[in-house]
Amino acid sequence: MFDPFLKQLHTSIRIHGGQLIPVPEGLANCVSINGKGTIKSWLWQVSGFRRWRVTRLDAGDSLQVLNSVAYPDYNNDQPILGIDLLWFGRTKKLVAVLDFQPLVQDQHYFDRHFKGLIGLHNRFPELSREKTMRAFDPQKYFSPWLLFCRGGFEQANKSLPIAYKAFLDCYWDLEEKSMKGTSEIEPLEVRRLQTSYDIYSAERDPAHGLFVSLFGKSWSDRFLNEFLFPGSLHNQTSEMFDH
Ligand code: BLA
Repeated sequence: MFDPFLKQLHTSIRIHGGQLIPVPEGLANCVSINGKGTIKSWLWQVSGFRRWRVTRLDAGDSLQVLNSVAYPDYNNDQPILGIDLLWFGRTKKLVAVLDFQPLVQDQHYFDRHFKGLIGLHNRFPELSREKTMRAFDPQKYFSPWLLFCRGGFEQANKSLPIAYKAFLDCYWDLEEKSMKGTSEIEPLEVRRLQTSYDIYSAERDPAHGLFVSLFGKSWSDRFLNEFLFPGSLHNQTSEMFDH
């Protein structure tokens, strides 16, 4: 279902000079306990970003997922790129979330970074309708202009491919502008906010239960903490040594 989206993402990262780097031992691939699902992940080194991860989950008709998060360098306070696309084949249900995930929720920050996403939000109302979040707080690390839809085949087939391409282009535009401008939040504070994003996400991620049922608890815990949200492992000691 999301293979063309995955390909497009990887191509666009490559065009921007991205190079694949190794995923921690044992986490790049896993086959589910029942043998019917596989999860595969990639890690990219991209100029301007300190980390860019991509994951594809293929559990046949029951679930297809494309998930990606890009963390800008600490000297750039632009939002984190967040992509979470899910397709439940049996019920033909789409959950699509595309956002520039803000480090802080203030108007000046929004004015600096969100003109592009506001344009997309207005251009794709059919992908911008969903407001209800069960697992997350919409005012924490989500923007008011996220593309968020719980929809069906119509949205998945028609709008999503167009919106997705426009969304990626828009994020690269933002990256280009941010590199030319000045970052107003201090690097140490950007670092603290990105770490806090990982801690928050690791606590709330609605995928954890799903991973446990497919891949078992020990693999899933490692995957969540070491690959999806490694900042969640930051503790006082590493903070002390890192500065
Ligand atoms: C929801 N994401 C979900 C759900 C699942 C996943 C199973 C619940 C589906 C539902 O609401 O019906 C799946 N999340 C995953 C998977 C991974 C993951 C497989 O992290 C990892 C490989 N989630 C993100 C990112 C964003 C995001 C980067 O990981 C930001 C764009 C958003 N996912 C997001 C939101 C919801 C969601 C907003 C709805 C949650 C809610 O209702 O509170």
